Amino acid sequence: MGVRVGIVGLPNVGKSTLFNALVEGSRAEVANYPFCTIDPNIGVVEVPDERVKILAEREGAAQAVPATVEFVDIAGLVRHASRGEGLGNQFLAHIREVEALAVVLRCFEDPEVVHVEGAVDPVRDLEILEVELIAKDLETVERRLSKVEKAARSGDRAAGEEYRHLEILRRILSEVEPLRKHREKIPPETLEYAFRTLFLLTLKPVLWVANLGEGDLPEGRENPHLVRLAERARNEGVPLIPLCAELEAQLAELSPEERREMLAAYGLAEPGLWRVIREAYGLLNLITFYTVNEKEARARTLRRGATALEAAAEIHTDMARGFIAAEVINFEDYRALSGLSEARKKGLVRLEGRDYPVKDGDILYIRFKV
Ligand SMILES: Nc1nc2c(ncn2[C@@H]2O[C@H](COP(=O)(O)OP(=O)(O)OP(=O)(O)O)[C@@H](O)[C@H]2O)c(=O)[nH]1
Ligand SMILES: [Mg+2]
Repeated sequence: MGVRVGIVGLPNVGKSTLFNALVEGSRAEVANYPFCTIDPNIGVVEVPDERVKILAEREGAAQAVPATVEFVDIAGLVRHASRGEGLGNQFLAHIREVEALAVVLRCFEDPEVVHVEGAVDPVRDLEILEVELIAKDLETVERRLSKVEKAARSGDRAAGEEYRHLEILRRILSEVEPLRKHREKIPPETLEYAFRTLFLLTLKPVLWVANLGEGDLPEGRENPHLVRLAERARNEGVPLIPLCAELEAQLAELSPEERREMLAAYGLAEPGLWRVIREAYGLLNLITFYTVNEKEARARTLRRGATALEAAAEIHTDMARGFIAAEVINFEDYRALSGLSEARKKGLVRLEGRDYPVKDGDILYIRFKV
């Protein structure tokens, strides 16, 4: 299952720096120049996961293949992007294609790095960004409304229903509020309609990345910008990840041993990026399950609540087509054992049917026949 997260924010806030750190290479260009990113850069990032490594080791698999998330480095957005300012429309089109947004907010002071709005203020930046996304969604909704209005008036049932959904969405957006914040109030049919047909931007789940200066680490408690942002994040229930993108980029180039030393020197337990990846995963309600053979132990991604049959389809269409049963043990039970053969001997591997809801950490072996 492909998962795509867009890195968004104002120009020059550190998006490409973060992206580079994420893909551990330097495929995106980093420069102190607004709009240096014009084409979106896509990077495939491994989800940090010790379980797949342990599984590979114990089962004697030749390699461990972690799950991946795709990150897209999107060009900076400016005020009035929804009206086409800057690279406005292009920017918004790229956002439509991702499933979640990592919003980078500049909290670091550095006179050498130009700020398009003149001064560092992440809460204002956030508002600029949200207003543009809301304006674009409102435009989408209103355009659709004017299309169905006539048919709805003349009594066409489908059009009438669509009209009601659109009215609900319009009411929220015209109060300059992102839809995501009001999800609970939106009827499920309207949500479904919005997801299926409108690809609205403010419905996408978000996480905020506070880009700190090196001197603010480890937690940025002394950084007044971060303090304000953290309060806002708490109020809105958005995950906020403070990190220093430049340091993350340096860390990404080190060997694991050197990395540990550098992290310790800054008082950090792990790279901030790992949290970005994990939170993105959590945001999208994804779980990881595992498969193993002599060739590889592999982590695979599934929506929470998906069944054994859907897991089988994720591995191979034949497995889903000829599905008989799934042998299952959760990694937390497996952890204490020497391996799957001990688990089998002790009768700890269960047999489950096609409707079994797969749990995070399940190790699956699909029995099938085609
Ligand atoms: N001091 C400091 N500078 C940073 C940090 N992160 C990024 N920068 C600098 O900020 C400038 C812009 O960084 P980019 O990563 O290119 O910014 P961007 O958000 O991708 O910018 P656009 O693509 O133009 O929208 C570069 O000169 C970076 O070196 C940081 O944590 N601290
Ligand atoms: Mg960039």
